[in-house]
Amino acid sequence: MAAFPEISKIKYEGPDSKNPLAFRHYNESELVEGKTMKDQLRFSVAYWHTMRGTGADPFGPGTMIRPWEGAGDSVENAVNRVRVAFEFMEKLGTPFFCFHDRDVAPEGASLAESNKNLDTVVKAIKAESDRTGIKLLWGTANLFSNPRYVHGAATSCNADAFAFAAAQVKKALEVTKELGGSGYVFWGGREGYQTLWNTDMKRELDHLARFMHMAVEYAKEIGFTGQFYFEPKPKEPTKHQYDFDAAACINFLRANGLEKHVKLNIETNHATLAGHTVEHELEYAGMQGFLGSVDANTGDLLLGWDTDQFPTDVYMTTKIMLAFLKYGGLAPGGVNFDAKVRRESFEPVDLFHAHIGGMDTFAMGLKLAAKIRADGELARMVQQRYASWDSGIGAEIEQGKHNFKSLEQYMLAKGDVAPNTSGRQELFENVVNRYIF
Ligand code: XUL
Ligand code: CO
Repeated sequence: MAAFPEISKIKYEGPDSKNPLAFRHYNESELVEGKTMKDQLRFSVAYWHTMRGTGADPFGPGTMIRPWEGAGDSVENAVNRVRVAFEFMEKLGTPFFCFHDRDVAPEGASLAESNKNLDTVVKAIKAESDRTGIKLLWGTANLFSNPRYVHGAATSCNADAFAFAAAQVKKALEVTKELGGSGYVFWGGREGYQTLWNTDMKRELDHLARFMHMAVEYAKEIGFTGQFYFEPKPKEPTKHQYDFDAAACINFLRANGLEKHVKLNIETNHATLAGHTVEHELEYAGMQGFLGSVDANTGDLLLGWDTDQFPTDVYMTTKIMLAFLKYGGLAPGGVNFDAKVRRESFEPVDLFHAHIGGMDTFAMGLKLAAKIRADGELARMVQQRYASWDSGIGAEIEQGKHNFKSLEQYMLAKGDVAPNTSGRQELFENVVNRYIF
C-alpha cells in the first residue's frame, strides 16, 4: 500500500506554476555548466530527519502523523519504512539518501543482534536501491544516542566505549560499501567536552585521530573507495565540540596525517553556530582542497541552536553553488538536506513541501551562480580590486623577489601608499542583485 497515495511524481512545471506539488526551478535534465541539474546538485534525503523525525522537543513529545509507523521500532517496521522512504524519494526525484546505522534499523540487545537487524534492513534497502536507482550518498554511524556514549565515542574516557564505536563503524563501513555508497561521514556527536577540569584534551584528540586512521585502514582492507568526510560543528551536544569549524577540522586532519583521506562535509547551520557563514566555511575548505559535500539547511539567526530548517534563501544557495562550481563541483559529495520539518508541520505532505522548496531554492542558486560566472562581471570587479598585485611591486612581492629590507627601500623612495580605492561593497551587492531580480 502506498504511503503517499494522493501524491504522484513531482514534475517540473516552470517558474509560473502555482502548483505547490511541482518544481518551478529544479528541472533535473536541464544543463547547467555542461551537466544536468541532477548531476550538479546530487540531492539527498536525510533518513534521520525525514523518516525518523518525530517532532519531539524538550517541552513535549512527537507530533508527526506518520500512518506507516504503526508497528513501532521493530525490524519488520524498519523494513516497511524502507519502502516508504523509497516511495517518497521516487516521487520527489532525489537521486540519493544518507543514513546513520541506527536510523534504518533498531539497536538490538547486543552488538551481534544490532548487526543482524542492520543486515536485514540493508537487504531491503539494497533491493529498493536496485529497483529505483536511488543510491546511498554517504553512510555514518550513530555514536551519540546510546547512553554508552555519554562521554563521547572515540574521545570517551572509557576505552570500552571507543571499542564499541570501532565495531559499529566497522559494520557501518561494510554496509556503506555494500550499498555502493559514495562516502562516509564522521560527525563528532559527543566528541567534545563540558569542562576542562575533568578532561585530558590531548589524549582525547589523539584517540580520535587513531580512530579515524583505523577507519581509513579498514576501508582500504575491504575495498571501500568512497570519500571520507569530517563534519564541523562548534557546539551542541557538548559545550565545546572538537570539530568546531572548518579551520579546526583541517588543522586536526593535517596534524594527524589524515589530510589525504578526509574532506569536509559543511553544514549551513553549524557554520552559523560557529559564528561564520556557510560561504566562509566553504571558501575556507575549498581553497585548501578540503571541500567535499554539504549538509543543506538553515538556522534561525535569532536562535542559538541547531534548528535544521529547510533552506529557502536564494542568496545563500547562490553562494553555496558559487563555491562548489569554483572548486570543481559537488561529486562525489552532494546536497544532503540535513533538515527537518517544523514540529507544527506534522502532515506527511509537509515532507514534500519542505523538500520541494529546498530543491527549488538550490536549483535557482545553481542557475544564478552559473549566470554570475558566465557573465564574469563580479570576478572582474574583484580582480580590479587587487590590480596593485598584478604588476610592479605587487607582482614582484608575489614572485618572492622582495624582503623587509627591499620593501623599506621601496617605501623610503616612494614616501607613502598610493591612494586606496573604495571597496564598493554596496556596488558589489547591487551587481549581485542584478542577477537575482
Ligand atoms: C548533527 C548532524 C548530523 C550529521 C551526521 O548536527 O548534522 O546529523 O550530519 O551525523
Ligand atoms: Co549534518
